This record gives sequence, C-alpha cells and structure tokens, in this order.
Amino acid sequence: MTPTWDRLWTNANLVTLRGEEGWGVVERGAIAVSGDRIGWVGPMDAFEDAAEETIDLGGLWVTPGLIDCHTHLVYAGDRSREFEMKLGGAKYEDIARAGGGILSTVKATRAASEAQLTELAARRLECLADDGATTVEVKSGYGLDLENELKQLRAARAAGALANVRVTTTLLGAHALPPEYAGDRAGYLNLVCDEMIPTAAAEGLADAVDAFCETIAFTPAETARVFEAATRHGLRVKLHADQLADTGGASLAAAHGALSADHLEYTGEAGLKAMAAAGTVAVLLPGAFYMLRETRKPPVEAMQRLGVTMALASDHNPGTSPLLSLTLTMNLACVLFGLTPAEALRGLTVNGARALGVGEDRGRLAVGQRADLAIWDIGGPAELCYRVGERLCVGRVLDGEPVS
Ligand code: DI6
Ligand code: FE
Repeated sequence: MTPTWDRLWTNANLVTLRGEEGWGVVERGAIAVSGDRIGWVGPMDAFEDAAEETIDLGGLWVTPGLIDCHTHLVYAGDRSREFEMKLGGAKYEDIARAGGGILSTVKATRAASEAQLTELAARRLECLADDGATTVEVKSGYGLDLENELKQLRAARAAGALANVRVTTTLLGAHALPPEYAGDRAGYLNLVCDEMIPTAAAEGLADAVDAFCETIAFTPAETARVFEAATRHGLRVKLHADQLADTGGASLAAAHGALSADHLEYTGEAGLKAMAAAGTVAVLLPGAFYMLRETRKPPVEAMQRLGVTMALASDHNPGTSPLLSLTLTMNLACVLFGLTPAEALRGLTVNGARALGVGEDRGRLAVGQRADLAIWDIGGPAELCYRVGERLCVGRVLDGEPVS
C-alpha cells in the first residue's frame, strides 16, 4: 500500500483535550501526521492506512506540546541577593534603594551583548523544553530603550532556534520607567508609542505588545496609549493586570480586545464579565504568587462561573518567578489556586494557545492542528501535576519532526 502518511506514532495513550473540559483520553491510540499537521487521531486498531515511518511508543502517554504563554526569559544578571533580602523581611522599596528590582536587571541586560542574551535565553528555553514545551512566549521589558528592547526580541527569536522551541515575542517596553526618564513619564511613553512599537512592528520582531498596569508601574491611561499605538501598528495586546491592586486592568484589556490579561489576583466581577464577553483569556501565574508569598488568590471560581478561559504560565523572570518547570507550574496551579489537573494541563496547551491567538493552530491532539507533541513516561495524565521534579518528558515533536 502506498504510504498515506509521513509518520505514525502508535500504541500510545493520547490526551487529546478535545471539547472544553476533561482529558479526552484515547487508550491504545495512534496519531498520523502529514508534514507539520496532525491528519489522523484515534484507536490504533482503527488505523487502516500506511505511513513512511511508524514509531511504537509502547504504552507511553502523548499530550499536545506544552505552551508557556508568559515569560520574561531574556535577561542578564541575577536577583538571588534580593531574594535573600526579601526572606529577611526587606520591602520592595528597600530592595529598589539597594539597587535591586527590575532596574537592576535592566542595567545588566543593557550591558550584555545580543549573543550573551541569546545563550542565556536558550539555556532557559531548554529547561522548559525538557518539561515538554514546544511553544514559549518571550517578552522584552529589560531594555527600556529602543536599541535594547529590540536586542531582547532578536535574542528571543535566536534562542528559540537554538533550543528547538517555537518562540512568539511580545514587546513589553511599558514594564518600568528607566532611570534616564525619571520624572518624565510622558517622554518615556512617547518613546514606547512613537518609536519602540512602530519599529518592532516594521521589523517583524514583535507578535504582540504588553504593559505592566499596576500601582507601581503604569496607569490605565498610560496603558491605553500603549494599546492604541499597538493597534495602530497591527499588533495584538496583552496585559499584566490587577496583580497587586484592582486598577481596572482586566476591564481595560477587554475593552481593547486583548488576547489575555495576566495575574488577576485583584480583579473583580466587572473585569471578569468584560473579559468573558470580549474573549480575553485569563493567564494565571502561580509562580509569582508563590514567590511573593501573596495571600490574595485570583478569582478562579468566578472565572469558571462566568466562562472566562483560564490559561497558565511560568511567568519566568528573575524577580518574582524564577520558575522554569512546567510540571511545577501545574502543581502550583492545582495546590494554590484549586485548578483540577485537567484544567492545569489545558492551561498549558489549548488555553495557552488561545492566550497567544493561535488556538486554531495548536494546543490539542486534533486533525488539522500543528503536529507539536510531548511524550511522557507516566501512568496517567494527573501525574504531570503530581510528580514534581522528576524528568517525565521523554520526547518532543515539532511540526511532525521528532526534536528530542
Ligand atoms: N510583573 C511581575 O511580577 C514582574 N514583572 C511584571 O510585570 C516582575 C519582574 C521583575 O521583578 O524583574
Ligand atoms: Fe510577567
């Protein structure tokens, strides 16, 4: 029989994540791919075609490749000293005065070469890849001037190629006010809106634009300016919203058709209703919640009740979430935020894809979706949220090609 398919993975337990809840497990299943697309999924005994190459997985488990939709993993420097200070009771202001905080990472990142940043980011992406990641979103936000924000975005793209991970990039110029603009907020917003966004869009370096809308960062009005500039230049928007206070970030994100609003510990019902109506995805970031020893949890029950789609991400960054384990991210979401294991895995696959605007392209084991797979040596899918710290991922497939 002339082979119909390029590759067939068979004798596997498939976690399809079909529909809107549950695992969608197909035991003793098979997946056939043609090129970079899934072409057939189902019980192996029902497969009647032929493939150029057949891989017997011997009962291993297969999920969609994991999608980490919120990271800040391009940076130099180290913030472990301030971690030590915080454990000793130091406040955010004490740390900033001691030269810590975001601006200490900005200083180190500006001093690093693009090649150095690429190497550092590639190592971090490999950690996420070891845990089943096939798509990772990477933000800028530690350059805070045109040259260094673009340097970060280029390094993110280059690191993805080195680590065999699909990287989407997000410009986060509105992350903090750089020292040279102290006292000139309007001037810095002009730089973000009139130079960073147009240049990143024109050079194809950013897939989206984000901002840190917070009492210690940018106001809703300043954020709206950034969103309007992004939309003018054809870029979708995302938002760090209501992490430390309810500043109306979720409602603002929804009003601008944002792909996602992220953190949301302090978001109220009005913001969630607006997000549900706009289709803006909630991205839960338990790593930052845990590291900051927060007590106010994001309103997960209200999100479920109001039909807000919930994604999950590592939020890897050197200050509040130095987390590079996706199984631990899922475990924290279950233990700290009360997600079920199936909700947690959906948060790092189909809903993570939706938070990046690529939900039609990847995130499920379904015909027509991109053939990005993660292969696991487990006894059942809930173990992905339970067996923390073990090396459970034994293989990855990107665009139908085995990459590890
Ligand atoms: N929210 C956060 O928790 C991080 N950025 C943001 O927008 C903090 C980043 C850092 O401390 O380096
Ligand atoms: Fe973040």
